[in-house]
Amino acid sequence: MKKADKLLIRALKGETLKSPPIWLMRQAGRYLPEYRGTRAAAGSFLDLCYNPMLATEVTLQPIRRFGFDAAILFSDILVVADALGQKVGFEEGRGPVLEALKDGKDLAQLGLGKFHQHLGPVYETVSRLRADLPKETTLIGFAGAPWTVASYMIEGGSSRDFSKAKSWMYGRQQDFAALIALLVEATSQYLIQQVEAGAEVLQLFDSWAGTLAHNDMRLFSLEPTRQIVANVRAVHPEIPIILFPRGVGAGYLDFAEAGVFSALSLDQSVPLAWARDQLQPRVALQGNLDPQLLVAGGRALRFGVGHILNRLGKKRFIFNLGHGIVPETPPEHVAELVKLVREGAG
Ligand code: 1CP
Repeated sequence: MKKADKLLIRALKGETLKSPPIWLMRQAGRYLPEYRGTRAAAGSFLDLCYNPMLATEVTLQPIRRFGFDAAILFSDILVVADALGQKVGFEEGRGPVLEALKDGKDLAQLGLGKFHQHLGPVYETVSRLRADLPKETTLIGFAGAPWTVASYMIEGGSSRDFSKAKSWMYGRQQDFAALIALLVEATSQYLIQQVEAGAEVLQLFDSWAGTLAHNDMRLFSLEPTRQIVANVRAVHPEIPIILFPRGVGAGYLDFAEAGVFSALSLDQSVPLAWARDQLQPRVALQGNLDPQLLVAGGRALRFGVGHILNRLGKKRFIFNLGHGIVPETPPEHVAELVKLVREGAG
């Protein structure tokens, strides 16, 4: 099948479809027993990310089970920090742990010297996937957006209040600007290589954009992601790029007005009628079912799906969650969701 005929690409182009394409953020992961099996065989989580054979396998698992319209490369946003030379690990039950950047001296140790060599296995995973995926399935490559990745690099892991990252933003402006600039360059190059290896669509995750004041959001979420889009499109003018600026509320309008993103991924707090009237005329939308509805299942799930389909409909729309699948999700509920969306539960 030609790329232009794939359902996800047709939705991004604004065609009216019988039912929207569907894929789910974190569709590969711990809620699937087969993922837990492969993950145990791989060793650590990062070993899995850097093992092209096993990373390909876990990317394909949810496609085999549910027949989603898109597969997302199995990796993590923090491989970019790792490839820039910062020590990154993942601890069971705790999430990512990084050797936090303290100042400009730590930042100066990082660089692009071994970047592509380090990420070679990820590019190989992308090309294997392009060869192995069903013909109708779109392959999505991805990266974290600079603010979200910078927050992990400065905080040393997940954070509740982002106090260290914001102390750089407000008190070490030069170092912070240098870190963001480094991430813009690294992320642009990383995404260009993914396209060259076979990615057909890209998604940028700015999971923590919603923690920023509106003006900072424009400076450190909108601006860097806009620059990345410009850099990638300078090499691949046609590549569709979806942005997930999670939690920005009315700020979604700023991203829609920027006019450069192919689609915006909405978190579950975004009002559907507002999104339909204010955003969808300007940009394709993706989202935004509450991941906990997928845990609940049953009537609540059917109602939630119908609500979204009725409002965001069949044009310029990709069905997804408002954030990633949680490990407690019963796989049968995911199968039910795919059926509901394809049958048009609206
Ligand atoms: O134990 C395990 O197996 C690790 C769990 C896990 C998985 C399955 C992590 C750790 N990352 C991933 C894969 C992953 N991460 C994908 C793969 C493709 C898919 O969606 O199927 C993607 C796209 C990501 C992206 C990612 N990683 C984001 C952005 C999206 C989001 O969820 O907001 C973020 C913030 C991360 C960081 C991260 N990776 C893992 C954890 C536990 C975290 C921290 C999350 C936090 O701080 O709350």
